[in-house]
Amino acid sequence: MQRPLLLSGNQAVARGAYESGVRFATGYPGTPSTEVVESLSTYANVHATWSVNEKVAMESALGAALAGARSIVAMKHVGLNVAADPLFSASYTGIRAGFVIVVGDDPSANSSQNEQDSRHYARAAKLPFLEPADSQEAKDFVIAAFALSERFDTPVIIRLTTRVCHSQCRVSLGSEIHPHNDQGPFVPDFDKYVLLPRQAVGRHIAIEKRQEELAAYSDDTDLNREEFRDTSLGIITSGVCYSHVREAFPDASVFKLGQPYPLPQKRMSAFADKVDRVLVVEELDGFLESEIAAAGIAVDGKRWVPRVGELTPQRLRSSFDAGAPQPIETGDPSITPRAPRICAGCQYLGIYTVISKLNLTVCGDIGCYTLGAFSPWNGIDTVLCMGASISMAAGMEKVGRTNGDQNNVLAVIGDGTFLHSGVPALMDLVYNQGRTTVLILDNATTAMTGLQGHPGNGEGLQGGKTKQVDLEKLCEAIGIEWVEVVDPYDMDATESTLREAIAYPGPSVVISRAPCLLLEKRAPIRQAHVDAAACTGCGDCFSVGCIAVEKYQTNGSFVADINHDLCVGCGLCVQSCPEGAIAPRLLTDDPDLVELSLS
Ligand SMILES: Cc1ncc(C[n+]2csc(CCOP(=O)(O)OP(=O)(O)O)c2C)c(N)n1
Repeated sequence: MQRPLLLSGNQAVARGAYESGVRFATGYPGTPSTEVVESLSTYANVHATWSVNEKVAMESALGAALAGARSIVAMKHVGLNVAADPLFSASYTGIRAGFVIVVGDDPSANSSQNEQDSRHYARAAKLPFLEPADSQEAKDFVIAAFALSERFDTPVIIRLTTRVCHSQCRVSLGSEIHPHNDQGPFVPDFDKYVLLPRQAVGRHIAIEKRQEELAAYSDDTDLNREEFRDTSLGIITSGVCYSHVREAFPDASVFKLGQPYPLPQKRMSAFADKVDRVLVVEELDGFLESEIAAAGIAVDGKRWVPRVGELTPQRLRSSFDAGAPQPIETGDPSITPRAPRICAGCQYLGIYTVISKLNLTVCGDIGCYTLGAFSPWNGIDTVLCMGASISMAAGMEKVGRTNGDQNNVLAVIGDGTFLHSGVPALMDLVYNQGRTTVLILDNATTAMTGLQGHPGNGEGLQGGKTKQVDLEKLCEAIGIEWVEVVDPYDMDATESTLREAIAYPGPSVVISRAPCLLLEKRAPIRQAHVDAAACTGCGDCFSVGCIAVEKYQTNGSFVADINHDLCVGCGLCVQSCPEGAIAPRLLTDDPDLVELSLS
Protein backbone atom coordinates (compact mmCIF):
# COMPACT_ATOMS: atom_id res chain seq x y z
CA MET A 1 0.00 0.00 0.00
CA GLN A 2 1.51 3.35 -1.01
CA ARG A 3 1.55 6.34 1.33
CA PRO A 4 -1.09 9.02 0.63
CA LEU A 5 0.15 11.90 -1.51
CA LEU A 6 -0.67 15.59 -1.44
CA LEU A 7 -2.20 16.15 -4.89
CA SER A 8 -4.05 18.95 -6.64
CA GLY A 9 -7.41 18.02 -8.15
CA ASN A 10 -5.81 18.01 -11.60
CA GLN A 11 -2.99 15.70 -10.49
CA ALA A 12 -5.53 13.46 -8.79
CA VAL A 13 -7.57 13.20 -12.01
CA ALA A 14 -4.39 12.11 -13.77
CA ARG A 15 -3.66 9.57 -11.06
CA GLY A 16 -7.22 8.22 -11.31
CA ALA A 17 -6.83 7.86 -15.07
CA TYR A 18 -3.52 6.08 -14.57
CA GLU A 19 -5.03 3.72 -12.01
CA SER A 20 -7.80 3.05 -14.55
CA GLY A 21 -5.25 1.89 -17.09
CA VAL A 22 -5.74 4.83 -19.44
CA ARG A 23 -3.64 4.47 -22.57
CA PHE A 24 -4.28 7.72 -24.43
CA ALA A 25 -4.53 11.21 -22.93
CA THR A 26 -4.82 14.45 -24.81
CA GLY A 27 -6.26 17.93 -24.50
CA TYR A 28 -5.55 21.58 -24.97
CA PRO A 29 -3.99 23.78 -22.28
CA GLY A 30 -6.14 26.29 -20.42
CA THR A 31 -6.60 27.29 -16.80
CA PRO A 32 -7.83 25.62 -14.63
CA SER A 33 -7.35 22.16 -16.21
CA THR A 34 -3.87 22.32 -17.84
CA GLU A 35 -2.10 20.04 -15.35
CA VAL A 36 -4.35 17.04 -16.07
CA VAL A 37 -2.59 16.23 -19.33
CA GLU A 38 0.77 17.52 -18.09
CA SER A 39 0.62 15.10 -15.11
CA LEU A 40 -0.51 12.23 -17.29
CA SER A 41 2.50 12.76 -19.55
CA THR A 42 4.74 11.71 -16.64
CA TYR A 43 3.18 8.24 -16.23
CA ALA A 44 4.57 5.13 -17.87
CA ASN A 45 2.39 3.46 -20.52
CA VAL A 46 0.30 6.59 -21.11
CA HIS A 47 0.61 8.14 -24.55
CA ALA A 48 0.00 11.84 -23.77
CA THR A 49 -0.15 14.66 -26.32
CA TRP A 50 -1.18 18.27 -26.65
CA SER A 51 -3.61 18.56 -29.54
CA VAL A 52 -3.75 21.63 -31.74
CA ASN A 53 -7.18 22.55 -30.35
CA GLU A 54 -9.97 21.04 -28.27
CA LYS A 55 -12.03 19.75 -31.19
CA VAL A 56 -9.07 17.79 -32.49
CA ALA A 57 -8.34 16.57 -28.95
CA MET A 58 -11.90 15.31 -28.45
CA GLU A 59 -11.93 13.54 -31.79
CA SER A 60 -8.58 11.84 -31.37
CA ALA A 61 -9.43 10.66 -27.84
CA LEU A 62 -12.73 9.25 -29.11
CA GLY A 63 -10.85 7.55 -31.95
CA ALA A 64 -8.53 5.91 -29.42
CA ALA A 65 -11.53 4.76 -27.33
CA LEU A 66 -13.22 3.27 -30.39
CA ALA A 67 -9.94 1.55 -31.18
CA GLY A 68 -10.16 -0.19 -27.82
CA ALA A 69 -7.99 1.86 -25.43
CA ARG A 70 -9.27 3.75 -22.39
CA SER A 71 -8.87 7.44 -23.22
CA ILE A 72 -9.19 10.79 -21.51
CA VAL A 73 -9.39 14.32 -22.86
CA ALA A 74 -9.09 17.55 -20.83
CA MET A 75 -9.86 21.17 -21.53
CA LYS A 76 -11.10 24.35 -19.92
CA HIS A 77 -14.76 25.34 -20.12
CA VAL A 78 -14.47 27.51 -23.23
CA GLY A 79 -12.55 24.67 -24.86
CA LEU A 80 -15.70 22.59 -24.64
CA ASN A 81 -17.35 25.13 -26.96
CA VAL A 82 -14.62 24.43 -29.51
CA ALA A 83 -15.15 20.68 -29.03
CA ALA A 84 -18.96 20.87 -28.92
CA ASP A 85 -19.43 19.45 -32.40
CA PRO A 86 -17.74 16.09 -31.75
CA LEU A 87 -19.12 16.09 -28.17
CA PHE A 88 -22.73 15.88 -29.30
CA SER A 89 -22.04 13.18 -31.86
CA ALA A 90 -19.75 11.18 -29.54
CA SER A 91 -22.84 10.82 -27.37
CA TYR A 92 -24.44 9.03 -30.33
CA THR A 93 -21.51 6.80 -31.33
CA GLY A 94 -20.90 5.72 -27.77
CA ILE A 95 -17.53 4.23 -26.92
CA ARG A 96 -15.78 0.87 -26.94
CA ALA A 97 -13.18 1.37 -24.23
CA GLY A 98 -13.94 3.93 -21.51
CA PHE A 99 -13.90 7.57 -22.61
CA VAL A 100 -13.73 10.38 -20.04
CA ILE A 101 -13.98 14.09 -20.82
CA VAL A 102 -12.55 16.43 -18.16
CA VAL A 103 -13.73 20.02 -18.21
CA GLY A 104 -12.55 22.78 -15.87
CA ASP A 105 -15.03 25.60 -15.21
CA ASP A 106 -13.74 28.90 -13.90
CA PRO A 107 -16.25 30.67 -11.62
CA SER A 108 -15.11 34.29 -11.10
CA ALA A 109 -13.32 34.08 -14.49
CA ASN A 110 -9.95 34.09 -12.75
CA SER A 111 -8.22 33.30 -16.07
CA SER A 112 -10.99 33.26 -18.64
CA GLN A 113 -13.05 35.38 -20.96
CA ASN A 114 -16.36 34.23 -19.49
CA GLU A 115 -17.93 32.33 -16.57
CA GLN A 116 -19.89 29.75 -18.55
CA ASP A 117 -21.36 26.73 -16.80
CA SER A 118 -20.42 23.54 -18.66
CA ARG A 119 -23.07 21.44 -16.94
CA HIS A 120 -25.52 22.60 -19.60
CA TYR A 121 -23.48 20.66 -22.16
CA ALA A 122 -24.09 17.40 -20.30
CA ARG A 123 -27.84 17.92 -20.48
CA ALA A 124 -27.77 19.13 -24.08
CA ALA A 125 -25.58 16.23 -25.28
CA LYS A 126 -27.40 13.71 -23.04
CA LEU A 127 -24.25 12.67 -21.20
CA PRO A 128 -23.76 11.82 -17.52
CA PHE A 129 -21.40 13.98 -15.50
CA LEU A 130 -19.65 13.44 -12.18
CA GLU A 131 -18.57 16.31 -9.96
CA PRO A 132 -15.83 15.69 -7.36
CA ALA A 133 -15.57 17.90 -4.28
CA ASP A 134 -11.85 17.42 -3.57
CA SER A 135 -8.71 15.69 -4.83
CA GLN A 136 -9.55 12.31 -3.28
CA GLU A 137 -12.89 12.31 -5.06
CA ALA A 138 -11.24 13.58 -8.23
CA LYS A 139 -9.14 10.40 -8.32
CA ASP A 140 -11.95 8.09 -7.23
CA PHE A 141 -14.55 9.61 -9.55
CA VAL A 142 -12.32 9.21 -12.60
CA ILE A 143 -12.07 5.50 -11.82
CA ALA A 144 -15.87 5.42 -11.40
CA ALA A 145 -16.30 7.38 -14.65
CA PHE A 146 -14.38 4.81 -16.68
CA ALA A 147 -16.55 2.03 -15.24
CA LEU A 148 -19.73 4.04 -15.93
CA SER A 149 -18.55 4.81 -19.46
CA GLU A 150 -18.08 1.14 -20.31
CA ARG A 151 -21.20 -0.05 -18.50
CA PHE A 152 -23.51 2.37 -20.34
CA ASP A 153 -21.54 2.78 -23.59
CA THR A 154 -21.24 6.53 -23.12
CA PRO A 155 -18.63 9.28 -22.82
CA VAL A 156 -18.66 10.55 -19.22
CA ILE A 157 -17.89 14.16 -18.26
CA ILE A 158 -15.89 14.97 -15.12
CA ARG A 159 -16.79 18.55 -14.25
CA LEU A 160 -14.24 20.41 -12.16
CA THR A 161 -14.06 24.00 -10.98
CA THR A 162 -10.93 26.07 -10.36
CA ARG A 163 -10.97 25.53 -6.60
CA VAL A 164 -11.05 21.73 -6.96
CA CYS A 165 -8.48 21.74 -9.78
CA HIS A 166 -5.91 23.77 -7.86
CA SER A 167 -6.45 22.92 -4.17
CA GLN A 168 -4.22 20.22 -2.76
CA CYS A 169 -5.50 17.45 -0.50
CA ARG A 170 -4.23 14.12 0.80
CA VAL A 171 -5.08 11.38 -1.65
CA SER A 172 -4.99 7.68 -0.83
CA LEU A 173 -3.63 5.86 -3.82
CA GLY A 174 -4.96 2.63 -5.23
CA SER A 175 -3.07 -0.39 -4.01
CA GLU A 176 -2.65 -1.65 -7.52
CA ILE A 177 -2.91 -0.27 -11.00
CA HIS A 178 -5.98 -1.68 -12.70
CA PRO A 179 -4.99 -3.78 -15.66
CA HIS A 180 -5.41 -2.09 -19.03
CA ASN A 181 -8.92 -2.65 -20.15
CA ASP A 182 -7.83 -3.16 -23.71
CA GLN A 183 -10.80 -4.04 -25.87
CA GLY A 184 -8.69 -5.10 -28.83
CA PRO A 185 -8.56 -3.41 -32.23
CA PHE A 186 -11.38 -1.43 -33.78
CA VAL A 187 -14.40 -3.47 -34.81
CA PRO A 188 -16.54 -1.80 -37.49
CA ASP A 189 -20.16 -1.17 -36.54
CA PHE A 190 -21.79 0.77 -39.34
CA ASP A 191 -25.00 1.71 -37.53
CA LYS A 192 -23.09 3.01 -34.55
CA TYR A 193 -20.00 4.74 -35.88
CA VAL A 194 -21.10 6.05 -39.28
CA LEU A 195 -23.49 8.82 -38.36
CA LEU A 196 -25.49 9.28 -41.52
CA PRO A 197 -29.05 10.58 -41.12
CA ARG A 198 -30.77 7.21 -40.82
CA GLN A 199 -28.13 5.86 -38.42
CA ALA A 200 -28.34 9.06 -36.37
CA VAL A 201 -32.07 8.62 -35.75
CA GLY A 202 -31.49 5.00 -34.74
CA ARG A 203 -28.78 6.08 -32.34
CA HIS A 204 -30.98 8.82 -30.91
CA ILE A 205 -33.50 6.16 -29.87
CA ALA A 206 -30.68 4.24 -28.15
CA ILE A 207 -29.47 7.39 -26.39
CA GLU A 208 -32.93 8.15 -24.97
CA LYS A 209 -33.03 4.62 -23.56
CA ARG A 210 -29.55 5.10 -22.13
CA GLN A 211 -30.75 8.28 -20.40
CA GLU A 212 -33.44 6.33 -18.59
CA GLU A 213 -30.93 3.68 -17.52
CA LEU A 214 -28.49 6.34 -16.33
CA ALA A 215 -31.22 8.03 -14.29
CA ALA A 216 -32.02 4.70 -12.63
CA TYR A 217 -28.32 4.20 -11.93
CA SER A 218 -28.11 7.68 -10.40
CA ASP A 219 -30.82 6.61 -7.93
CA ASP A 220 -28.71 3.61 -7.02
CA THR A 221 -25.11 4.75 -6.97
CA ASP A 222 -23.18 5.62 -3.83
CA LEU A 223 -21.60 8.50 -5.77
CA ASN A 224 -24.72 10.27 -4.44
CA ARG A 225 -25.01 10.44 -0.67
CA GLU A 226 -27.60 11.62 1.89
CA GLU A 227 -26.30 12.94 5.23
CA PHE A 228 -29.05 13.46 7.78
CA ARG A 229 -28.53 15.90 10.66
CA ASP A 230 -31.03 18.57 11.73
CA THR A 231 -33.97 18.06 9.37
CA SER A 232 -35.33 21.62 9.57
CA LEU A 233 -32.98 22.43 6.67
CA GLY A 234 -31.94 20.12 3.81
CA ILE A 235 -29.34 21.29 1.29
CA ILE A 236 -28.75 19.70 -2.11
CA THR A 237 -25.29 20.44 -3.46
CA SER A 238 -22.32 19.07 -5.39
CA GLY A 239 -18.62 19.68 -6.05
CA VAL A 240 -16.69 22.23 -4.03
CA CYS A 241 -19.97 23.74 -2.79
CA TYR A 242 -20.34 20.67 -0.57
CA SER A 243 -17.35 21.86 1.49
CA HIS A 244 -18.74 25.42 1.63
CA VAL A 245 -22.12 24.09 2.79
CA ARG A 246 -20.54 21.96 5.54
CA GLU A 247 -18.67 25.01 6.80
CA ALA A 248 -21.52 27.54 6.51
CA PHE A 249 -24.36 25.24 7.65
CA PRO A 250 -22.70 22.56 9.83
CA ASP A 251 -26.00 21.30 11.29
CA ALA A 252 -27.99 21.03 8.07
CA SER A 253 -28.89 17.75 6.40
CA VAL A 254 -27.16 17.45 3.03
CA PHE A 255 -27.76 15.53 -0.19
CA LYS A 256 -24.33 15.47 -1.82
CA LEU A 257 -24.51 14.74 -5.52
CA GLY A 258 -21.46 13.05 -7.01
CA GLN A 259 -23.41 12.20 -10.16
CA PRO A 260 -25.67 15.23 -10.50
CA TYR A 261 -26.83 14.35 -14.01
CA PRO A 262 -29.04 12.55 -14.73
CA LEU A 263 -30.61 13.44 -11.41
CA PRO A 264 -31.40 10.74 -8.80
CA GLN A 265 -35.06 11.73 -8.75
CA LYS A 266 -36.48 9.09 -6.41
CA ARG A 267 -33.85 9.58 -3.74
CA MET A 268 -34.13 13.31 -4.09
CA SER A 269 -37.90 13.19 -3.48
CA ALA A 270 -37.36 10.95 -0.47
CA PHE A 271 -34.77 13.41 0.89
CA ALA A 272 -37.13 16.35 0.36
CA ASP A 273 -39.90 14.49 2.22
CA LYS A 274 -37.68 14.09 5.27
CA VAL A 275 -36.66 17.75 5.66
CA ASP A 276 -38.77 20.85 6.31
CA ARG A 277 -37.15 23.06 3.71
CA VAL A 278 -34.93 22.27 0.67
CA LEU A 279 -32.21 24.61 -0.56
CA VAL A 280 -29.97 24.09 -3.58
CA VAL A 281 -26.44 25.44 -3.31
CA GLU A 282 -24.48 25.61 -6.56
CA GLU A 283 -22.04 28.01 -8.22
CA LEU A 284 -22.95 29.83 -11.45
CA ASP A 285 -26.31 28.86 -12.98
CA GLY A 286 -29.30 27.30 -11.28
CA PHE A 287 -28.71 24.04 -13.17
CA LEU A 288 -29.60 21.64 -10.37
CA GLU A 289 -32.36 23.89 -9.15
CA SER A 290 -34.20 23.83 -12.46
CA GLU A 291 -33.68 20.05 -12.85
CA ILE A 292 -35.00 19.44 -9.34
CA ALA A 293 -37.91 21.85 -9.76
CA ALA A 294 -38.78 20.13 -13.05
CA ALA A 295 -38.97 16.86 -11.10
CA GLY A 296 -41.75 18.47 -9.03
CA ILE A 297 -39.73 19.09 -5.86
CA ALA A 298 -40.20 22.50 -4.21
CA VAL A 299 -36.78 24.11 -3.82
CA ASP A 300 -35.20 27.43 -3.11
CA GLY A 301 -31.80 28.54 -4.38
CA LYS A 302 -30.86 31.20 -6.90
CA ARG A 303 -33.25 33.64 -5.25
CA TRP A 304 -30.37 34.20 -2.84
CA VAL A 305 -27.39 32.03 -3.92
CA PRO A 306 -25.21 34.24 -6.18
CA ARG A 307 -25.07 33.35 -9.89
CA VAL A 308 -21.98 35.44 -10.52
CA GLY A 309 -18.52 34.63 -9.18
CA GLU A 310 -17.13 31.96 -6.89
CA LEU A 311 -18.83 31.10 -3.64
CA THR A 312 -17.08 30.94 -0.30
CA PRO A 313 -18.58 29.75 2.99
CA GLN A 314 -18.74 33.39 4.15
CA ARG A 315 -20.46 34.65 0.98
CA LEU A 316 -22.88 31.75 1.08
CA ARG A 317 -23.80 32.39 4.70
CA SER A 318 -24.15 36.16 4.27
CA SER A 319 -26.34 35.68 1.16
CA PHE A 320 -28.54 33.25 3.09
CA ASP A 321 -28.83 35.60 6.06
CA ALA A 322 -29.61 38.57 3.80
CA GLY A 323 -32.02 36.53 1.64
CA ALA A 324 -30.31 38.01 -1.44
CA PRO A 325 -27.08 37.35 -3.37
CA GLN A 326 -24.12 39.17 -1.85
CA PRO A 327 -21.30 40.60 -4.01
CA ILE A 328 -17.99 38.81 -4.61
CA GLU A 329 -15.70 39.39 -1.64
CA THR A 330 -12.87 41.80 -2.29
CA GLY A 331 -9.32 40.73 -1.49
CA ASP A 332 -7.54 41.08 1.81
CA PRO A 333 -6.94 44.86 2.24
CA SER A 334 -3.52 44.17 3.77
CA ILE A 335 -2.34 42.69 0.45
CA THR A 336 -1.37 45.18 -2.28
CA PRO A 337 -3.21 44.26 -5.49
CA ARG A 338 -0.86 43.38 -8.35
CA ALA A 339 -2.14 43.65 -11.90
CA PRO A 340 -0.90 41.17 -14.51
CA ARG A 341 1.90 42.79 -16.52
CA ILE A 342 3.92 41.97 -19.62
CA CYS A 343 7.35 40.63 -18.54
CA ALA A 344 10.34 42.97 -18.60
CA GLY A 345 11.98 42.77 -22.03
CA CYS A 346 9.15 40.82 -23.72
CA GLN A 347 8.82 41.36 -27.49
CA TYR A 348 5.23 42.51 -26.92
CA LEU A 349 6.46 45.75 -25.31
CA GLY A 350 8.03 46.87 -28.58
CA ILE A 351 5.07 45.65 -30.62
CA TYR A 352 2.46 47.60 -28.64
CA THR A 353 4.66 50.69 -28.48
CA VAL A 354 4.62 50.64 -32.29
CA ILE A 355 0.92 49.73 -32.58
CA SER A 356 -0.10 52.57 -30.32
CA LYS A 357 1.44 55.03 -32.84
CA LEU A 358 -0.50 53.71 -35.82
CA ASN A 359 -4.04 54.88 -35.05
CA LEU A 360 -5.67 51.59 -35.99
CA THR A 361 -8.67 49.61 -34.80
CA VAL A 362 -7.03 46.53 -33.31
CA CYS A 363 -8.85 43.21 -33.01
CA GLY A 364 -6.92 41.29 -30.38
CA ASP A 365 -6.85 37.67 -29.37
CA ILE A 366 -6.09 35.53 -26.33
CA GLY A 367 -2.61 35.04 -24.91
CA CYS A 368 0.00 37.03 -22.98
CA TYR A 369 -0.30 39.70 -25.66
CA THR A 370 -3.87 40.46 -24.54
CA LEU A 371 -2.17 42.55 -21.84
CA GLY A 372 -1.45 45.08 -24.60
CA ALA A 373 -5.06 46.21 -24.03
CA PHE A 374 -3.92 48.00 -20.86
CA SER A 375 -2.10 51.24 -20.25
CA PRO A 376 0.27 52.64 -21.43
CA TRP A 377 -0.46 51.17 -24.88
CA ASN A 378 -4.28 50.77 -24.87
CA GLY A 379 -3.43 48.74 -27.94
CA ILE A 380 -6.43 46.38 -28.32
CA ASP A 381 -10.07 47.22 -29.04
CA THR A 382 -11.69 43.77 -29.06
CA VAL A 383 -11.07 40.38 -27.41
CA LEU A 384 -13.69 37.66 -27.87
CA CYS A 385 -12.40 34.11 -27.99
CA MET A 386 -9.40 32.23 -29.37
CA GLY A 387 -8.95 32.87 -33.09
CA ALA A 388 -11.52 35.67 -33.35
CA SER A 389 -9.05 38.49 -34.08
CA ILE A 390 -8.69 37.75 -37.79
CA SER A 391 -12.37 37.04 -38.48
CA MET A 392 -13.59 40.05 -36.50
CA ALA A 393 -11.12 42.33 -38.27
CA ALA A 394 -12.28 40.89 -41.62
CA GLY A 395 -15.89 41.63 -40.71
CA MET A 396 -15.05 45.20 -39.68
CA GLU A 397 -13.15 45.72 -42.88
CA LYS A 398 -16.04 44.43 -44.99
CA VAL A 399 -18.36 47.13 -43.71
CA GLY A 400 -15.92 49.90 -44.40
CA ARG A 401 -13.29 50.08 -41.69
CA THR A 402 -10.93 51.43 -44.30
CA ASN A 403 -9.51 54.88 -44.51
CA GLY A 404 -9.08 55.98 -48.13
CA ASP A 405 -6.65 53.56 -49.67
CA GLN A 406 -5.48 52.27 -46.31
CA ASN A 407 -7.12 49.58 -44.25
CA ASN A 408 -7.21 50.72 -40.66
CA VAL A 409 -8.03 47.42 -38.99
CA LEU A 410 -5.27 45.22 -37.62
CA ALA A 411 -5.64 41.66 -36.27
CA VAL A 412 -3.10 40.67 -33.60
CA ILE A 413 -2.78 36.97 -32.78
CA GLY A 414 -0.20 34.74 -31.04
CA ASP A 415 1.42 31.80 -32.81
CA GLY A 416 -0.36 29.27 -30.58
CA THR A 417 -3.75 30.87 -31.08
CA PHE A 418 -3.14 31.22 -34.83
CA LEU A 419 -2.57 27.47 -35.10
CA HIS A 420 -5.49 26.69 -32.73
CA SER A 421 -8.17 28.51 -34.72
CA GLY A 422 -6.67 31.44 -36.63
CA VAL A 423 -5.73 29.44 -39.74
CA PRO A 424 -9.32 28.94 -41.01
CA ALA A 425 -9.99 32.65 -40.38
CA LEU A 426 -6.95 33.61 -42.46
CA MET A 427 -8.13 31.31 -45.23
CA ASP A 428 -11.54 32.96 -45.06
CA LEU A 429 -9.89 36.39 -45.31
CA VAL A 430 -8.14 35.37 -48.53
CA TYR A 431 -11.16 33.56 -49.94
CA ASN A 432 -13.42 36.53 -49.35
CA GLN A 433 -10.92 38.97 -50.78
CA GLY A 434 -10.23 40.88 -47.60
CA ARG A 435 -7.25 43.17 -47.19
CA THR A 436 -6.80 43.11 -43.44
CA THR A 437 -3.28 43.00 -42.01
CA VAL A 438 -2.63 40.15 -39.59
CA LEU A 439 0.21 40.44 -37.09
CA ILE A 440 1.27 37.00 -35.85
CA LEU A 441 3.31 37.16 -32.64
CA ASP A 442 5.65 34.19 -32.87
CA ASN A 443 7.30 33.61 -29.49
CA ALA A 444 7.79 29.89 -30.18
CA THR A 445 5.52 28.73 -27.34
CA THR A 446 2.12 28.87 -25.65
CA ALA A 447 3.34 31.28 -23.01
CA MET A 448 0.19 32.26 -21.18
CA THR A 449 -0.75 28.75 -20.05
CA GLY A 450 2.76 27.71 -19.04
CA LEU A 451 5.01 27.27 -22.10
CA GLN A 452 3.38 24.27 -23.73
CA GLY A 453 4.59 23.11 -27.11
CA HIS A 454 2.54 23.51 -30.29
CA PRO A 455 3.04 22.71 -33.99
CA GLY A 456 4.75 26.08 -34.49
CA ASN A 457 7.70 25.08 -32.30
CA GLY A 458 7.43 21.37 -32.97
CA GLU A 459 7.95 20.36 -29.34
CA GLY A 460 6.12 17.17 -28.33
CA LEU A 461 4.62 16.83 -24.84
CA GLN A 462 6.57 13.72 -23.93
CA GLY A 463 9.86 15.16 -25.12
CA GLY A 464 11.58 15.22 -28.46
CA LYS A 465 11.14 17.34 -31.53
CA THR A 466 8.29 16.62 -33.89
CA LYS A 467 7.62 18.30 -37.23
CA GLN A 468 7.58 22.11 -37.04
CA VAL A 469 5.10 24.18 -39.06
CA ASP A 470 6.67 26.91 -41.19
CA LEU A 471 4.37 29.88 -40.59
CA GLU A 472 5.52 31.84 -43.65
CA LYS A 473 4.95 28.89 -45.97
CA LEU A 474 1.61 28.14 -44.34
CA CYS A 475 0.42 31.72 -44.94
CA GLU A 476 1.68 31.62 -48.52
CA ALA A 477 -0.05 28.29 -49.14
CA ILE A 478 -3.31 29.82 -47.93
CA GLY A 479 -2.89 32.55 -50.54
CA ILE A 480 -1.26 35.45 -48.68
CA GLU A 481 1.06 37.13 -51.15
CA TRP A 482 2.57 39.68 -48.75
CA VAL A 483 4.36 38.06 -45.79
CA GLU A 484 7.23 39.71 -43.89
CA VAL A 485 9.09 38.72 -40.73
CA VAL A 486 10.18 41.46 -38.31
CA ASP A 487 12.48 41.69 -35.31
CA PRO A 488 10.21 43.22 -32.63
CA TYR A 489 13.26 44.61 -30.80
CA ASP A 490 13.86 46.94 -33.74
CA MET A 491 10.93 49.29 -33.30
CA ASP A 492 11.68 51.55 -36.32
CA ALA A 493 11.89 48.63 -38.72
CA THR A 494 8.77 47.03 -37.22
CA GLU A 495 6.86 50.28 -37.62
CA SER A 496 7.81 50.77 -41.26
CA THR A 497 7.00 47.12 -42.12
CA LEU A 498 3.60 47.39 -40.45
CA ARG A 499 2.86 50.64 -42.30
CA GLU A 500 3.78 48.97 -45.58
CA ALA A 501 1.57 45.96 -44.82
CA ILE A 502 -1.40 48.16 -43.95
CA ALA A 503 -1.02 50.12 -47.17
CA TYR A 504 -0.77 46.92 -49.26
CA PRO A 505 -3.95 46.50 -51.33
CA GLY A 506 -4.55 42.88 -50.30
CA PRO A 507 -4.39 40.66 -47.25
CA SER A 508 -1.00 40.81 -45.58
CA VAL A 509 0.79 39.04 -42.74
CA VAL A 510 3.56 40.39 -40.55
CA ILE A 511 5.26 37.80 -38.32
CA SER A 512 6.97 39.25 -35.26
CA ARG A 513 9.53 36.65 -34.28
CA ALA A 514 11.43 36.44 -31.00
CA PRO A 515 11.37 33.56 -28.50
CA CYS A 516 9.59 34.02 -25.17
CA LEU A 517 12.17 35.09 -22.61
CA LEU A 518 10.95 32.43 -20.18
CA LEU A 519 11.99 29.66 -22.56
CA GLU A 520 15.64 30.20 -21.88
CA LYS A 521 16.17 31.84 -18.53
CA ARG A 522 19.73 33.14 -18.36
CA ALA A 523 21.55 36.02 -16.71
CA PRO A 524 21.45 39.17 -18.87
CA ILE A 525 24.54 39.94 -20.92
CA ARG A 526 23.83 43.66 -20.91
CA GLN A 527 21.44 46.00 -19.12
CA ALA A 528 20.13 49.50 -19.69
CA HIS A 529 21.50 52.37 -17.60
CA VAL A 530 20.13 55.91 -17.29
CA ASP A 531 22.41 58.91 -17.29
CA ALA A 532 20.44 60.88 -14.66
CA ALA A 533 22.10 64.15 -15.74
CA ALA A 534 20.90 63.68 -19.34
CA CYS A 535 17.35 62.51 -18.47
CA THR A 536 14.85 65.35 -18.97
CA GLY A 537 11.95 63.40 -17.44
CA CYS A 538 10.02 63.51 -20.73
CA GLY A 539 8.53 60.07 -19.97
CA ASP A 540 8.90 58.59 -23.49
CA CYS A 541 10.62 55.53 -22.01
CA PHE A 542 7.57 54.86 -19.82
CA SER A 543 5.46 54.57 -22.97
CA VAL A 544 7.25 51.25 -23.69
CA GLY A 545 5.51 49.96 -20.56
CA CYS A 546 8.44 47.85 -19.30
CA ILE A 547 8.19 47.06 -15.59
CA ALA A 548 11.97 47.47 -15.30
CA VAL A 549 11.75 51.17 -16.19
CA GLU A 550 10.91 53.03 -13.01
CA LYS A 551 10.20 56.63 -12.11
CA TYR A 552 11.96 58.31 -9.27
CA GLN A 553 11.84 61.80 -7.91
CA THR A 554 14.85 64.06 -7.71
CA ASN A 555 14.87 67.78 -6.89
CA GLY A 556 11.08 67.94 -7.27
CA SER A 557 10.96 66.41 -10.78
CA PHE A 558 10.73 62.85 -12.13
CA VAL A 559 13.51 61.00 -13.93
CA ALA A 560 13.73 57.46 -15.20
CA ASP A 561 15.75 54.71 -13.62
CA ILE A 562 16.22 51.05 -14.44
CA ASN A 563 15.47 48.27 -11.97
CA HIS A 564 18.44 45.99 -12.55
CA ASP A 565 16.76 43.07 -10.79
CA LEU A 566 14.30 43.02 -13.70
CA CYS A 567 16.14 44.41 -16.75
CA VAL A 568 17.06 41.77 -19.34
CA GLY A 569 18.83 44.22 -21.65
CA CYS A 570 16.32 44.09 -24.52
CA GLY A 571 17.17 47.65 -25.57
CA LEU A 572 13.58 48.85 -26.15
CA CYS A 573 13.84 51.69 -23.61
CA VAL A 574 17.19 52.66 -25.17
CA GLN A 575 15.42 53.14 -28.52
CA SER A 576 12.60 55.12 -26.93
CA CYS A 577 14.78 57.84 -25.34
CA PRO A 578 14.93 60.99 -27.52
CA GLU A 579 17.82 62.39 -25.45
CA GLY A 580 20.06 59.34 -25.71
CA ALA A 581 20.07 59.27 -21.91
CA ILE A 582 19.57 55.49 -21.72
CA ALA A 583 22.41 53.32 -22.91
CA PRO A 584 23.19 49.61 -22.82
CA ARG A 585 26.06 48.50 -20.65
CA LEU A 586 27.76 45.13 -21.08
CA LEU A 587 27.94 42.95 -18.00
CA THR A 588 30.62 40.63 -19.31
CA ASP A 589 33.94 40.72 -21.09
CA ASP A 590 33.59 37.16 -22.36
CA PRO A 591 34.17 37.68 -26.12
CA ASP A 592 31.64 34.97 -27.12
CA LEU A 593 28.89 36.57 -25.02
CA VAL A 594 29.82 40.06 -26.27
CA GLU A 595 29.40 38.84 -29.82
CA LEU A 596 26.05 37.22 -28.90
CA SER A 597 24.84 40.47 -27.40
CA LEU A 598 25.64 42.33 -30.62
CA SER A 599 24.01 39.80 -32.93
C1 LIG B 1 -10.85 27.78 -26.39
C2 LIG B 1 -9.75 28.13 -25.44
N1 LIG B 1 -8.84 27.20 -25.13
C3 LIG B 1 -7.82 27.50 -24.29
C4 LIG B 1 -7.71 28.74 -23.75
C5 LIG B 1 -6.58 29.06 -22.79
N2 LIG B 1 -5.59 29.91 -23.44
C6 LIG B 1 -5.54 31.23 -23.26
S1 LIG B 1 -4.41 31.95 -24.20
C7 LIG B 1 -3.89 30.52 -24.85
C8 LIG B 1 -2.81 30.40 -25.88
C9 LIG B 1 -1.86 31.49 -25.91
O1 LIG B 1 -0.81 31.15 -26.76
P1 LIG B 1 -0.28 32.13 -27.86
O2 LIG B 1 -1.39 32.54 -28.76
O3 LIG B 1 0.88 31.49 -28.51
O4 LIG B 1 0.14 33.43 -27.02
P2 LIG B 1 1.23 33.66 -25.88
O5 LIG B 1 0.57 33.44 -24.57
O6 LIG B 1 2.37 32.73 -26.14
O7 LIG B 1 1.62 35.08 -26.01
C10 LIG B 1 -4.63 29.49 -24.32
C11 LIG B 1 -4.38 28.09 -24.67
C12 LIG B 1 -8.71 29.69 -24.09
N3 LIG B 1 -8.71 30.93 -23.60
N4 LIG B 1 -9.69 29.36 -24.95
